[in-house]
Order: sequence, then structure tokens, then C-alpha cells
Amino acid sequence: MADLNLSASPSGGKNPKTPVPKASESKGGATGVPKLRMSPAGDHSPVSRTAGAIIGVVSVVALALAIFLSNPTAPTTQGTGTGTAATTSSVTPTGHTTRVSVGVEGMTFTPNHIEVPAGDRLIIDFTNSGDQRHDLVFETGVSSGSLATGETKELDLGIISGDVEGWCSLPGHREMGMTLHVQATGASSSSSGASASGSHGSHAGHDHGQEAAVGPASPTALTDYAATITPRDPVLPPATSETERSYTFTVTEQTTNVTDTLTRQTWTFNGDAPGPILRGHIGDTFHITLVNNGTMSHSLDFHAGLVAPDNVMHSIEPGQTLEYTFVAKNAGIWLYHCSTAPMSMHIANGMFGAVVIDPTDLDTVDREYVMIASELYLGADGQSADASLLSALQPNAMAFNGVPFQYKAHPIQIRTNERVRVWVMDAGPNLATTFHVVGTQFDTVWREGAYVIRGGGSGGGWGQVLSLGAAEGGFVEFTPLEAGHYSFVNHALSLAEKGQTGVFEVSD
Ligand SMILES: [Cu+2]
Repeated sequence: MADLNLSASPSGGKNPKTPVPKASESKGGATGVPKLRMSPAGDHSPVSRTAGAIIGVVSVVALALAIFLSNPTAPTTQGTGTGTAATTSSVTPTGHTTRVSVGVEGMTFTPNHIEVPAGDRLIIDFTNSGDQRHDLVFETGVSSGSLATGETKELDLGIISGDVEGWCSLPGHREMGMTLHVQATGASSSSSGASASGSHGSHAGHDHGQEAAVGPASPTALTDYAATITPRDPVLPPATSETERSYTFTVTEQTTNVTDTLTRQTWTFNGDAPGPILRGHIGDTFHITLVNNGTMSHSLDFHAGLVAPDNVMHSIEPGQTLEYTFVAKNAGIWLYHCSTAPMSMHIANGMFGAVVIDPTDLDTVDREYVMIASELYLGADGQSADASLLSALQPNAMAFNGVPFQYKAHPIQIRTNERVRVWVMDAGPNLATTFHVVGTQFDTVWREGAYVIRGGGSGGGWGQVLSLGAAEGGFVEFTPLEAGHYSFVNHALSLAEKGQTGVFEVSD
């Protein structure tokens, strides 16, 4: 029953992430865009950059037929990942090896379609020529493992007797189009390779979509869990007076409980989703050091800054750092987020937050809170966001400040006749938020840089919602007149019912 008493210390919860100012010691830590390195082995022609091109044999190496007859699945090279080629059904080995170089362009393998004569052994020289980490796995179990930009791995798929599917297994990448189809040509039946998909469950990977759509976390389970945790402190402290602000954003990937029995993988800035909520004044300089302690590529995009994306919004590798400096020239509640593709996946897994830059004409209030609206696309236990639900814009849980129902389980305490300001940011990644407080009206609504209503509108008009699309932000001000329980909701009510709701408990 750890209800928030917000007249007390504003930093009591376990979650508040008051960013730790850093000593500016790592000026040399910025890393440039890693250089692409095509076909580093040097003995294969460069990958065609034409996405979707169908290419055939790049090179054919004749090997002794006797080798294959004696041991048709023996890999010629080790270190090619788990499993050996599985398609060993009735096909006569030709004694030839097909070698193909495969690269990455954006979120596509190049080529993404390979034709191989049935009976040939297939070796793929896979180079990650993309701008972030990728892997290449096949339904047979052959896998490159995660490769940094520029790295190459040789994959031995063995004798090809039927079609074989490959893809990138990083969350969301397959759904973005990172698939590779190996077509066996001249085979009497093309079903043998494809049939392997059903027998390699660990690589099928996406069978839980139906379960997720049914709902792995009910509102009751979410609410029960929220009652057991310390809610994230919703208080937004006033901006401090310094004009040079330094923060370190450390990216980590971990498992987080959603209910007592369901966990999900979260990717976070400084261990929590949302990440730190920063606040400053117009003209302040923000020095951010991004540290990637995760296992995949990540990045950062501050809407609060006016900078060329090329310089700072690129992905960095695990273990790397990036210096990101911007001057806050304009007021707003500005989103920040990881901008590594697929962005929807990185945001859905927790990589978002906000920077509040005060308008110069803010009125004095008694209470000031911040609510970051976001969507959860829960899949199987321990998994990151479900890519099919995400693509379909069908979240199965919703949150303010990261945890569904947390301020319903722990109402926010305020008093009658206090003036309250609530900053709201719709972090998305996809859906709109119409922020409403039951039992009140807003005499002041500020949305995306301007007062929509201030101290009441013309002819006595007041407001009932702050309406925000993805990445929009603003604030509302209101004064509860009577003691009671004032729910606040996303008035897209099916979303409120999935967790985007809380309570202001007002006492005299
Ligand atoms: Cu990321």
C-alpha cells in the first residue's frame, strides 16, 4: 500500500532516474560510422547492391564427388554456427559447391533470393554490410551468430535438396524484410528443405502470435502486479539553474516483470523505461554520453535538438560510446528515443523518454507531474515485443510511465483547490493519447508549443482532453474542487482498459 504522498520527498520510489551528471572526461569517446567492408576475404566478387535481385551462382567450385558420397553433410569449414545442413533427403550430390556472397543493405539481404542446383553444396559468405548488428540464420539451424558491421562469416548449408528459408533473428528484423530464400533448382521435389521448418522449433520463433493476441497479461494480472511494486515517481521537479547539463545514458538489455508470472525483455536507457526525464531552460546545452552496454546496435534521437542526424543519430556497437550535444533552442516536452531500425521495436521495448524545456511564461502551480504514454506488445514469457502485434498496431497493454495500472494501484495524493499541471508525452510508438481527468475540466491546455486554452478560453470555453499523436506532447492545468477519486485516462478507452489509467486521490 505504498501510495504516493507527493507532498513528501519526490524521490522516494525505486524507479526515479535523476540522471547522474558526468565528469566530461571522455571527449574522445565518440565513434564514427563504422566503415563498410565488402568481401573482406578478397576472393569473392562484391555483393550486388541491388536489393531483391536474383542472382545465381557466383562461383562454382568442383570438389571430388567421392568426398560427398562418403560423408555428404560434413562441413568444409568449422565455426559456421549451430547445426549442419539438414536437407539430406533423396537427391544425388552433384559434387559441385555453389558459393554466394550475401550482404545487407538497410533491412534487406542482398541478394535475398539464391538459386542453387539441387544436389550442390551451398556455402554462403555472409558479410554484414549494414549499419547495425545482424545475423543470418536458416531453418536448418545453421547460423552466423550476431555480426557487427563489417564482419563476415562463412555458412555451410551442406547439400541442397530443397528450398531453405533464412532470416535475421534480431527482434523485428525478419518482419522488416530481412529474409533470404534459397531455391533449389531442378529438384524433383522442392518440399524436403522447406519441411524442416516444422521440426526446428527454436528457429520458428513466431508461433506465439496467436497466444499473444488472446492476451498473456489480463488487466487483473497487470493491476495485481502493479500493486506489489513501488510506482515510478510521477513528480517533475523544477529545472535547476545550470546552463551546461551533462548526462550519461547507458543502454542495457534485461528481463523485466510484467505480471507475477510474465516477463518481457526490455531495452532501456539507464535501466528503466521511460529513460531519464530531463528538464531545462531555453538556451541550455545538453551534453549526452551514450554508452551501449547491450548486445545489439542502439542509438539516440533527441527531438529537443536541432542537429544534423548524420552526425549523432547513428547506431553504435556494444561497448562503444557516442557524444551527443545539442542546445535546447525551443520550449516543449520533447521525445527522445533509440533510432535504430526497426525503431518501433526499440521504442516498444523501452527505449524512450522526454526532455522538458520550459516555456518562458509558465504559471506557478502547486503540483507538477509528467506522464509518458507508451504501448506494450507482449509476447511469450521473456521475449521482446511481439513483432506481429507491433506491426498490426495492436498493443495488449498500455502504460503511463512504463507500468500499466501503476497509478491505479497507487493513487497520486493531492488536495482540494491545489493547482495541478500534468505534462504528457505520447511516446507511442504508434497510437494516439487523449489525456482526460475524470471530474475536472482544463482551464489551460498547452500543446506542441502553444497555449490552446489559457485560464479559460473565449466565451467561457474550457477543455476536456489534451489530444496527442505519436511523439506529440504538452501539458494541462486544472484544480480539483472537491475531495474524491479522479481517474485520469487515455480517453481512447480500450487503451485505458489495457492499463493507461490512474487515479488522483484528492483530499481536503
Ligand atoms: Cu535501440
